[in-house]
Amino acid sequence: MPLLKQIKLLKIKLLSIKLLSIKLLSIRLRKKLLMPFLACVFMPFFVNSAEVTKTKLVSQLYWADSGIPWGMAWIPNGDLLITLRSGELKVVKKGSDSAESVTGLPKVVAGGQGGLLDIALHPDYANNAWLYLSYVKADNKGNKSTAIMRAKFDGKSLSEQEDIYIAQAYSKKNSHFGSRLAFDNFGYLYFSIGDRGQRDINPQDITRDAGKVYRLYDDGRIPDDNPFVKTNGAKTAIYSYGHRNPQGMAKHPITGDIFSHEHGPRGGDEVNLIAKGKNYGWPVISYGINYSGTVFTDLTKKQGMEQPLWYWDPSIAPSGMTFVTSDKYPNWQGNILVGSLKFGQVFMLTLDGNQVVKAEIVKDDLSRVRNIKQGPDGYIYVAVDGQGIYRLILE
Ligand SMILES: [Ca+2]
Repeated sequence: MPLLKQIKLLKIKLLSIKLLSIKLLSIRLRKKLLMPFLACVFMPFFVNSAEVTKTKLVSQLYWADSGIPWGMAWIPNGDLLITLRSGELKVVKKGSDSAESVTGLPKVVAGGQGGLLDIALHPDYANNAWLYLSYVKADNKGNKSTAIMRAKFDGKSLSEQEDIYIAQAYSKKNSHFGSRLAFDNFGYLYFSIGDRGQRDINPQDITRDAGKVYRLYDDGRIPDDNPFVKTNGAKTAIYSYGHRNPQGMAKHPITGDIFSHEHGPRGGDEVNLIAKGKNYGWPVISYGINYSGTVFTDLTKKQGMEQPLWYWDPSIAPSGMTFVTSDKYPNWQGNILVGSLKFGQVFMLTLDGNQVVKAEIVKDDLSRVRNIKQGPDGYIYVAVDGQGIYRLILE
């Protein structure tokens, strides 16, 4: 609706409810009172700033590929490393759309939700060349598990490959492998593993892997101050538990805190601030219900269990997470971007301290968004299933 028409309408409304006393007030006070009133009456007609941004945010194809791009990381020369779930690691040369395959990868089992998953570089990669992969590994019976490998990278191939964590036990299940990787400011490696489709036995039991966020030293050793190192029978790499299937993880650019999101059941996708030894409640508490529509818990809160910073209902199937620090997008600094597999959208979460105060859609015309990361050039890169990598440009 044109602004003039809105103003006319406003005038009519003002008259009709006889706000005569306002006329007696000073102009300044009048403004003070009018603005909230105007906001209430005309909120639906005004387009918010995210809507404006959305119309100007263009996705520019950076690298085309028909596979499922999972992890992204940039090496210091600007080349982009991309894991493909089918089990390939590609290097897209800076300034070129050609990609080469990296050799020396682990034997990846691709199928269901599994395959080659995330990639992260060591914080001191420029000096030590260590990179980290999460992937699905099989035992000799074909049962599967999530494993974390580190290896040295020389620009073409991997060497000194070493599995620094293999979740136990292997299972026939083909779902909820996780997995994302992130380093904090102290050089600890965090990674997520989903509940492996066994919500009633894994996430709440710290003597079992799966449904957890883990913390390790860069070489795979378990830190002495991990929360369960002194707990009998516990998996001592666990940092937090009660997770369902986290496929987003990012370090806050200022505080260094680790944020994560996870796929919930129907209507229960969550964003969490990962804290030492905390229980995030799955499946005892949840804002969601079973995919079938039946209820599995009446509880959304319980003492001793963390509340999410945000939850989505309906579910968006979140995948990938990044903080914005660049100035390429006005007023986005400090916000979190999250991809949606289900709706092909990009969500922006606004934080006040560590609280999420707002979630809005800033891009809604993509296909399945698998990952999202800010590149070293300050642009946001979005990995889309079956299409490749896009760069978001504000025109
Ligand atoms: Ca939870």
